[in-house]
Amino acid sequence: MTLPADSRLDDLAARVERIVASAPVLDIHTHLYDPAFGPLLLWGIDDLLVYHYLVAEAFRQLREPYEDFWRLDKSAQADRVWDALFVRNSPVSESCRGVLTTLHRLGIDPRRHDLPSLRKWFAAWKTPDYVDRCLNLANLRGILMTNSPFDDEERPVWEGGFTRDTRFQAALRIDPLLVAWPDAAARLAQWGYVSSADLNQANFDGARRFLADWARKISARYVMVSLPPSFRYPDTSPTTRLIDEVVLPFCREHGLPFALMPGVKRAVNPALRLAGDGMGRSDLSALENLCSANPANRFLATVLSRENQHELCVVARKFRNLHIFGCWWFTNIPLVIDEMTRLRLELLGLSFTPQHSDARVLDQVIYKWDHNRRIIGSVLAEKYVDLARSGWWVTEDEIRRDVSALFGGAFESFCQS
Ligand code: RAT
Ligand code: ZN
Repeated sequence: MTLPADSRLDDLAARVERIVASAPVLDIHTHLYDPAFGPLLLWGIDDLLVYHYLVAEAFRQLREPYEDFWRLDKSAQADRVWDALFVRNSPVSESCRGVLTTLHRLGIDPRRHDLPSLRKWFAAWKTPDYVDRCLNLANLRGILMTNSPFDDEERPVWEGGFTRDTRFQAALRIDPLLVAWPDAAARLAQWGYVSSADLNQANFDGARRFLADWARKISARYVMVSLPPSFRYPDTSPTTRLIDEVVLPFCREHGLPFALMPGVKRAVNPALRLAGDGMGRSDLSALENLCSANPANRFLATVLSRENQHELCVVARKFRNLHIFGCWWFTNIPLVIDEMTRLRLELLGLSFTPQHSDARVLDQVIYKWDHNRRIIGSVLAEKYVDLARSGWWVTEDEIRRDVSALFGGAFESFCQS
């Protein structure tokens, strides 16, 4: 007996949501670290609460001077955030809801605990077990880190060597090289790669050697930079020269994609520290020019401003050496994730990566992927239902194939292409 059309469509939608809910993901941009980095891998209730997304929101409720907050130790800061955002107000923002989803999925009812008892619960875990627990709950098959040789806490760990956890893959982050060349050149000179900040061939060669050494040391999967909204390409700035003479030739030679993340205005309010960055709309002709002038390079991109998202899809339609990914930072809220996922599916089909977590605290992968899966699942279900209405019923295998592309497969084939 054939089912009435409507219940077949409901079944299809439910099947899609189920597959999306349980498909393994490769999380292609995070700020997490291989457990071998010890304290650099953050986890637990205090780190969840002092996440800079929450700190920015807490300061909107707190009346004390910024410096008074920063003088507190981490637990005392977490107490202030908890009180401001969870006790004195209902925690409706996406970042607050994230903490609750995380606790809930860990089996904790936050209504029945105070912070000291939550702290005890977390303290009973050993890092390796907790890493497994979080990766399993989020169903992640891998994580891309953000690895900067300019970071004085991170660099010595790489230099000392350690046995890698293969779930944690590296991405070579090079912001200072492109946005603060004189400072970066001073470091490179110290390390013996360049002789000065002059933009000459010998220094370009040295900077390329620096990238090659680090890409090899960390087994980088891609090279990445975040850029201000004022980023233009080409222009007469050192940034363009360094992209053309150092980064792109290096990426071509080593077969690595170059990831650009335009739109961030660093330290709009420095008193907020890490929470003080803002954003602006970017001119995406820079990306168009990059893709068009450098067809032998592959580019990854995510853009911070919601207003840029439609044109970003159009640039990706024009250039197959561009793979767009993620709903980054301020766009990582349900309203915008839903909109961006629709835009991208409707303009690009399946040739993009809808989400990354940007997790800075390990436990966040639980909520980020819980929330992402729900939105991506429901948007995708709608798309397949629309196809069915047009007479094209996707099979279970086809759904699984497509979801696996969206959850890391398309990124991996792009990187290998
Ligand atoms: O989302 C964030 O945590 C930001 O602070 C940034 O780290 C951003 O994601 C970036 O990679 O620059
Ligand atoms: Zn990030």
